[in-house]
Amino acid sequence: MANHGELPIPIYSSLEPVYGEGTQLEEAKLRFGKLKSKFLEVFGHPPEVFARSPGRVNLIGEHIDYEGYSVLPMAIRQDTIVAIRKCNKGEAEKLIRIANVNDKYTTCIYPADPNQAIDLKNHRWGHYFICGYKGYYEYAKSKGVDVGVPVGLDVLIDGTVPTGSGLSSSAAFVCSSTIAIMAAFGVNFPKKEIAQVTCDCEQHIGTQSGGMDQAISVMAKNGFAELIDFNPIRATDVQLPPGGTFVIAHSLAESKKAVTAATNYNNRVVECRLAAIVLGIKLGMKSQEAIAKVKTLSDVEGLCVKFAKGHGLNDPVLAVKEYLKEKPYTAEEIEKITEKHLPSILGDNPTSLDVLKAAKHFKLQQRAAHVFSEANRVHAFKETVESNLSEEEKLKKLGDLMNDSHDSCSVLYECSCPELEELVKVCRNNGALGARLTGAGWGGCTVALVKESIVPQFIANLTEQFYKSRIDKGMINKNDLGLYVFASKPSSGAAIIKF
Ligand code: NG1
Ligand code: MG
Repeated sequence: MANHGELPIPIYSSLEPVYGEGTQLEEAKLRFGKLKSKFLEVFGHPPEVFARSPGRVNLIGEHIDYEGYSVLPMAIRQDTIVAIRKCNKGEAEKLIRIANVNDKYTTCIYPADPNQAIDLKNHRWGHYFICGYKGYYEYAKSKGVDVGVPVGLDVLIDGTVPTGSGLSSSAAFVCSSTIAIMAAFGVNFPKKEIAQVTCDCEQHIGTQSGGMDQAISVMAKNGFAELIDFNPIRATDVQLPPGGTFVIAHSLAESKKAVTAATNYNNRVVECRLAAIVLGIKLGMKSQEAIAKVKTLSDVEGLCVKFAKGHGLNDPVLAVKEYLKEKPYTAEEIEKITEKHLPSILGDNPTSLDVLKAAKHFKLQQRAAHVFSEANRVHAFKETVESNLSEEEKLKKLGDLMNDSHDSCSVLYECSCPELEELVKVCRNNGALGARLTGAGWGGCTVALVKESIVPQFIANLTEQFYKSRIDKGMINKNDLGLYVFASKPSSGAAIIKF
């Protein structure tokens, strides 16, 4: 199967290659038309070029990308479009002006300075564009591209990926921004490199995220889910069985990842790191040099498997159960094992220090057991898709894996929430072969595998059993239901559009 990461971002002169035909194309034409006229209205010039990048739904492999393990997402049709124009030298001041078609987002203005720091204490929506801006300069410099003196940029954004939903509106925004900036400067690079740059530069927002979202947003291919591997980033097409459909449903709890990072997302990254180091030591690593190199659980998987093999098994979780205690660890307990202070282990990284400040204890056994078992489920998912099983059997097995993934996220990783639990239950009660939270969790969406033939009834039942009471309470508008619950096919990845 093809690895298309070597190719540059496609450049199109029409919308059909991205949006196909029918209503989707008509909607896209309207969106681009509006973008053009609003750009002209706001900035007094038309845009030079557009870039778009989609959101994604992760089918399986949650909270393991930052541990170095493969994940299996697919792009959705909702995307972010960036219209951009590079200002001429001497024209106005050197500013980056970022406007949005949605009035909810007021225009953000930043200096045209790639070295500016992002003010994490004052979160603004425009920060995501600046991540891409900094990323472009860092990368271009590393490639020896003559970046010249910074010039002003006029930018207009139109995003349809719901925010805080676990569908990666952030990566859609960062990737489309980075690609638009590249297009404005007339350069293009292989997709796998852009996937890496955007992964690195989104970290400027303060989450120690992995690279799944950017990789799928940049490298997705219409009609396929992708197995994404890391170090180096690689995408392999996965053709899903035809009789199943993925239905995405929003729990209506918003996941505010950027502001809760210290207790949620980054906390788990730190717990995994500490679990890996403790496992390494318990499994015989002695030199400080070797221990200092342990960053993720994948770094000690070999040692864990070696231990398991000594007991006639192959499963690294065996070592986790043997060497990490179930009760949470205190910082002092970990420092005793590592003979080092936690801040120095974590490299005095400010976002990790925030985690240490906020944490009461560390659940090392549970987090490591989740990561190793989830990594296995991703491969089992791909093997099932490619197996000779009947379609019926395949769908059943994929559903089981999704259910196991959710239960592990919920119980071991504790990244679910009451609304997600309720929605997963409603999905399972209404014929889903499998249902799970998707994305970081703590709110946002579920994804359910449903037989194609029952999709309309399934959505009707979800509406009745989950959304109706919430519509009655005024949490959402009945007419907007289609934004919160919908079936999705695998869509295409990032593109540059020049009319
Ligand atoms: P969401 O919450 O959908 O943005 C986050 C991370 C991913 C991955 C998932 C959990 C970012 C940009 N993305 O996704 O890298 O770790 O959580 O599997 O933070
Ligand atoms: Mg995100």
